Amino acid sequence: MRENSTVTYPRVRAPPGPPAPVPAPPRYSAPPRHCEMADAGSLFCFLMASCAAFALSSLAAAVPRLRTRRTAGPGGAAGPGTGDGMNVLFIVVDDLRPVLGCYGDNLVKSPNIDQLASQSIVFSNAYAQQAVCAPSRVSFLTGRRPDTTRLYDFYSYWRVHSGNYSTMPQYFKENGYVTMSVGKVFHPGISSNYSDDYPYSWSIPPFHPSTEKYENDKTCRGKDGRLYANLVCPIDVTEMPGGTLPDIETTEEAIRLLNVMKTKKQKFFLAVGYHKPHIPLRYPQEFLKLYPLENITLAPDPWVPEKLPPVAYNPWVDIRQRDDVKALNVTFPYGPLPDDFQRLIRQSYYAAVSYLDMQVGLLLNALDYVGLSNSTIVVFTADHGWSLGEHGEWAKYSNFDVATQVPLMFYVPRMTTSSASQGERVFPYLDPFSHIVGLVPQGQRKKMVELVSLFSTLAELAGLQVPPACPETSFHVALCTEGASIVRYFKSSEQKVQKKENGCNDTNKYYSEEPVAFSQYPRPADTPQWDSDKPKLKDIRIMGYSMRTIDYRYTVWVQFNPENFSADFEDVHAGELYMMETDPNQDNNIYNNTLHGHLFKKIVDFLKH
Ligand SMILES: *[C@@H]1O[C@H](CO)[C@@H](O)[C@H](O)[C@H]1NC(C)=O
Ligand SMILES: *[C@@H]1O[C@H](CO)[C@@H](O)[C@H](O)[C@H]1NC(C)=O
Ligand SMILES: *[C@@H]1O[C@H](CO)[C@@H](O)[C@H](O)[C@H]1NC(C)=O
Ligand SMILES: *[C@@H]1O[C@H](CO)[C@@H](O)[C@H](O)[C@H]1NC(C)=O
Ligand SMILES: *[C@@H]1O[C@H](CO)[C@@H](O)[C@H](O)[C@H]1NC(C)=O
Ligand SMILES: *[C@@H]1O[C@H](CO)[C@@H](O)[C@H](O)[C@H]1NC(C)=O
Ligand SMILES: *[C@@H]1O[C@H](CO)[C@@H](O)[C@H](O)[C@H]1NC(C)=O
Ligand SMILES: *[C@@H]1O[C@H](CO)[C@@H](O)[C@H](O)[C@H]1NC(C)=O
Ligand SMILES: [Ca+2]
Repeated sequence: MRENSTVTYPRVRAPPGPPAPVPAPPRYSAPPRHCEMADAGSLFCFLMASCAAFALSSLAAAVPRLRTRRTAGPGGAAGPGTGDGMNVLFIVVDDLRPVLGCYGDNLVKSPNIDQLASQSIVFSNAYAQQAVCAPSRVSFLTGRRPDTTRLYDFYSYWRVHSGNYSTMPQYFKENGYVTMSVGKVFHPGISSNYSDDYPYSWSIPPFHPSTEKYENDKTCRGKDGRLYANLVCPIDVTEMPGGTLPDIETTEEAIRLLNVMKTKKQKFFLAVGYHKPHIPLRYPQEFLKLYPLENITLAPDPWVPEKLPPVAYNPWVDIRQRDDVKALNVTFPYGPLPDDFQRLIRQSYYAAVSYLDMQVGLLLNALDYVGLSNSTIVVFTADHGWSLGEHGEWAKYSNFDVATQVPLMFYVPRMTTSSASQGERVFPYLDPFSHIVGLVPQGQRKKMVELVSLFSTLAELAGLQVPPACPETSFHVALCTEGASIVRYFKSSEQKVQKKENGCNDTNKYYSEEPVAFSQYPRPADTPQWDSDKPKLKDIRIMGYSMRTIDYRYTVWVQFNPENFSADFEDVHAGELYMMETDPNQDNNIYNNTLHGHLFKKIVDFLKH
């Protein structure tokens, strides 16, 4: 690694001082897009800077005007030139567990995300429905659980495989919003019909960074000076193919779209999907300086727990396949990584998070700069977490908190913050290399919440009608959701919920019960195999259904038939029970020495509901 390389992207110092200008974008290498690429002409043109002016006039006419009845809500307040609702900026990060200052991590430098949190309601117990990209994303983008999307792997498109039902961005689009996707929002490939579900979900063709294709190339310099496809991959941006990185391009494109939208009469839903800290941990090398190796610890529990059922373990095969890890000859499936290499991974994950924080900071700074911070809801989340050596595991692919827990925060002008007044800077860019302290969340909520609730939550916040709850079988229902809106948790803080009175009252269910977060993970066999992390649908034999409450995590691994998608709860292969108060890291499985019939009933009742 070269020490004194120059950086090509901006460093903007934090205020005090006059509002910082929108930082000049780094070198931009994406090929220009042509109007001809789009079939419908003028609407798409505004993607291109060169024909933006032409598009301004035609945009309003081109977007459907269909609207549903609005509920009263914070979104009812008028935004600048946006009619009666707010814009939405939906930021989704790939594989980010909450190693963030605003989640209490003392090592990480994440000033910009912390600043967003300081103006937001932050959910400290938010969970993904399945800890792997495509199933999690299709779940929260459609507002349905994996058992309804029937996507547990990467290889089917719900509209043809499960049911032709709508998505969150599609709903906003049908309600008059311009919906735009930049970076990784849907998982690419067949699970979104090779088009990120365009044109159903998006008003314009989704943007992908031109340098995305180099992600897995040999771009990491080894000790011998040669290039490898490593896991740990600090780089010099100027030496990268295209001279940039995908997330830098994504930020640039999102900022460009904000500039286009600032003068529009049209509301927008802009989804921005960042790639890091997904592997490879490839980021500008100077971020390493934030994390001296001597400050990096191992996970608190870097060993495979004695009472962990083998079916629960994910053998982190994608990690093993990177050149630097391959060279370590680690045994499959349990062989631990050498301690010093574990530290390198943890160091680079943190560095990648700070690099991500910089991108988020530049994006929010631009939102401020174009004058949209007071009329735009900002959501920040991730598709799932990532084990950093806990339980001897790496990557995602499990039901543990480290894999299922995600950051989740909502900034809603005038609702989550009082200070979003005219002209004031809400999100000035903060330099992760400066020491910034004292940014605390506007409000923290400890309720268990799920990403499947994003659809209804955002609809409510934007003042749209909340989609109805799905019936028991909903494959044929075009618009419904399996996640109740969590807006009700915004206002009240941690008051105790009263005991449920009527056990059969489904209508009241969400409101009267202590909330539970459900996740699930499929396996091909009872013991770790090469495809245990990512079994294909036809190979799934066991499904691990997991339920997390404030007090415990309870998981049952049951027989699963991929031909009729049926889970047999009479055939339990293994179980896990961890009590959070005494075992916060989930290492001491007490399933076998506890009576848990009531928990079993609870999970079965929920899943069969
Ligand atoms: C699927 O639904 C969309 C609207 O959400 C509709 O435009 C499309 O025609 C439907 N496709 C099929 C095959 O029914
Ligand atoms: C998926 O994409 C193909 C090719 O663009 C298209 O022909 C097909 O109609 C799409 N599927 C659905 C369900 O819209
Ligand atoms: C590293 O740890 C030392 C001792 O705890 C601390 O003083 C220092 O600030 C840490 N450095 C960084 C960059 O976090
Ligand atoms: C729990 O009990 C089952 C059934 O007796 C047994 O197969 C399994 O190994 C036990 N697990 C642990 C962690 O003791
Ligand atoms: C891994 O195995 C290869 C071939 O068997 C050997 O050359 C290499 O030295 C081993 N590396 C380590 C770190 O043990
Ligand atoms: C938002 O702020 C801009 C200036 O930054 C101002 O022109 C506009 O009126 C404000 N809108 C609302 C709804 O406060
Ligand atoms: C269920 O609860 C809702 C809301 O409190 C109430 O309106 C409804 O009448 C109840 N239904 C039954 C069957 O008790
Ligand atoms: C699914 O198929 C299996 C094997 O054919 C059968 O035993 C089971 O009853 C079926 N389940 C459902 C719900 O149809
Ligand atoms: Ca992911």
